[in-house]
Amino acid sequence: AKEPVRVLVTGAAGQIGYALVPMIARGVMLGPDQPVILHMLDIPPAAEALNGVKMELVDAAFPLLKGVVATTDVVEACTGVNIAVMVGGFPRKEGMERKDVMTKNVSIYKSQASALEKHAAANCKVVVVANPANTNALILKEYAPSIPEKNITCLTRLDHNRALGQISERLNVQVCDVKNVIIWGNHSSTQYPDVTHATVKTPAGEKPAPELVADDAWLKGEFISTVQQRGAAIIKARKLSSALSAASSACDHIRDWVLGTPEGTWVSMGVYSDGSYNVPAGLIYSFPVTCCNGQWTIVQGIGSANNWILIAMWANFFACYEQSLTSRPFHVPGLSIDEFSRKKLDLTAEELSEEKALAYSCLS
Ligand code: NAX
Repeated sequence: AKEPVRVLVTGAAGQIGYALVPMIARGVMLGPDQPVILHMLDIPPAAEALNGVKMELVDAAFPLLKGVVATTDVVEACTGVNIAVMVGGFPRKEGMERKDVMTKNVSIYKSQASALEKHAAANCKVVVVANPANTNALILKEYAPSIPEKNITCLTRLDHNRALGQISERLNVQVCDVKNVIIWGNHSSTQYPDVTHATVKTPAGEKPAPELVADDAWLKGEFISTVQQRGAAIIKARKLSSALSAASSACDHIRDWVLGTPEGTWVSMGVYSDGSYNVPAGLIYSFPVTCCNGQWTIVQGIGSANNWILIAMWANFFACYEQSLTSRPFHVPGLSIDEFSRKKLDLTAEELSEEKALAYSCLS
């Protein structure tokens, strides 16, 4: 039998937590044969509610669930965890300044980073869900320098799944037949949901989604704004923010990261930018990624002009080499970014740079 994996959920007494912990206990996140031990953290005012969630987990008698730690002590919560899903945070309340909310979250993520760094299992994988998700993840990275930066991510998979959902509804096809949309940038209304490279499985083979939709105005207008504003639409309808879809997407994020993405499919993850696609290095930015052996890799594209020259040189070299072996044409891998997309990639990067500056100003 497999050793249990310890999964931390912070903010576990909240509404995403309530939807998420049963999914983890049922094997939705790590697979139907992977036992888990749940670590649930919340703050003292929510301790009683947290204990209620623990009681329900016991009552549900999940076969895969080998233990539950429910605590308000951050050290106890973080000890030995292999996966950390950071849902707890300070929400923006009416009339609050952005800076005040940022200050609260910076201090939360600073202390939780230190606890993870000292007490989590080696190679612990972290996904930050709580908003501002990208910037909270960046703070966590700063204050947990011994956790590899490749292990710290934020959730944009919900936005990715929302984009898949919109295309599937528009074309009246199954959502599982749509793939390779991209969410670029911030998990905020400046995110860029990009369908340029998306495809749809049809009886006649895989077709480009833009060709099937055949409505450029919709793709560049309503589609983008619907995905960007979906969170607000859910709040309006439910009087509560997205919870089941957020929980499900957090499971998708970790599952694909740990178990790998299917061949030919990429997903969106907020990861530490290395400058790919000319996105400033040092931001947590959502990119298209593939995952294999527990590691994500940005779907490679073309970076700066220097990279172009390098790539051209290598391409030339490999083209000659490969053609001498197989006489097949050689394609430089990477996604093309048109002018419309470029502006949107830059706009959301600018917002993230501003958020980063604001977060740093809250540190001092
Ligand atoms: P809730 O307010 O229902 O739950 C948050 C929980 O976190 C509460 O139980 C609270 O006591 C706890 N908490 C607060 N400070 C804490 C701390 N220092 N340590 C541990 N726990 C703490 O919010 P919920 O609807 O569950 O949303 C949680 C977060 O997810 C929010 O920040 C929200 O903005 C964010 N979202 C992010 C999404 C994404 O795609 N990245 C989508 C959904 C969601 O809006």
